[in-house]
Amino acid sequence: MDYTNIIFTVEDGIATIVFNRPKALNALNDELMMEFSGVLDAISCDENIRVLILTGAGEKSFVAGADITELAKFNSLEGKIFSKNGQSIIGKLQELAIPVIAAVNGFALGGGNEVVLACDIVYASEKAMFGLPEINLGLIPGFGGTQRLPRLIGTNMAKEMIFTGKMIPASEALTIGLVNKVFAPDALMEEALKTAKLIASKGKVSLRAAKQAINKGINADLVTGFCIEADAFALCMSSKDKNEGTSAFLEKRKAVFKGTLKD
Ligand code: CO8
Repeated sequence: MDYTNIIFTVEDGIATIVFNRPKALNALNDELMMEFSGVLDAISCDENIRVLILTGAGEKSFVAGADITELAKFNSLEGKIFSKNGQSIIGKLQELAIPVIAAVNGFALGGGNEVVLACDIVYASEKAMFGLPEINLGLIPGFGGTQRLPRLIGTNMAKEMIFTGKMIPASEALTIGLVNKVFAPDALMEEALKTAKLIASKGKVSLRAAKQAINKGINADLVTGFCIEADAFALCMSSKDKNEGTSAFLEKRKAVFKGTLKD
């Protein structure tokens, strides 16, 4: 499939999606969201893809939010449809079985910040700025931000970001736990790739099990979470990767995970 608003590449099992509307700071218009949705579907069916990296085209922006020229024209019903649609696409991103790394190269605002919130690992350039500025438009975050942000950084910190609409630099995003690590702009993609390659070298079944256990467990009570973990652990026990990992240890060699989901 050809995309005009994103660039999609796959190399050595590592997929990269570049949001590609640099003239509009990679704002999420309807067309881009549809392409994003399609590519997420394709990734979820491709067993050869082990890790996904998301980043933005150009030097300035990851994604500067939903496209305000489109938002400005919506009535209530259209707004609801747009929000529901965005929630479902970003939900699809979060539900991907493989790990997703956001390489935030610049502005991650509004819907852009909400994309980041659905990723598993967030690396940021020193130049990156984060924020949920919807309040300045007379709106609120509509792609899951009011729900995911407080769960990630705590209610009060999330309220401050959402009520003030203020942008925060990568250094502050790091201290509040919105970002894993901050790098010099030139090192960002290199570091994201390094981590992606390391993760890609691990067992596919155990990676999936770990992601599912964390994502499902975080919204459950602790006892339910332990049950989710035990089930995920049991799943790993029947995998070829478990046989390889434990044998390699006992034979004092490096494990080579074949990355198959088949028995
Ligand atoms: N939508 C459309 N165009 C945009 C957007 C955007 N979100 N952001 C930037 N652009 C465009 C600008 O209009 C400008 O276009 P042009 O050159 O044609 O005038 C171009 O990108 C460059 O932008 P600036 O000249 O403004 O660049 P600056 O460096 O001066 O400023 C900023 C950069 C601070 C990022 C500034 O552009 C800005 O504030 N952008 C808007 C950020 C924002 O408010 N984002 C939140 C949008 S709302 C949202 O995401 C809601 C999600 C959930 C929706 C659910 C609702 C139903």
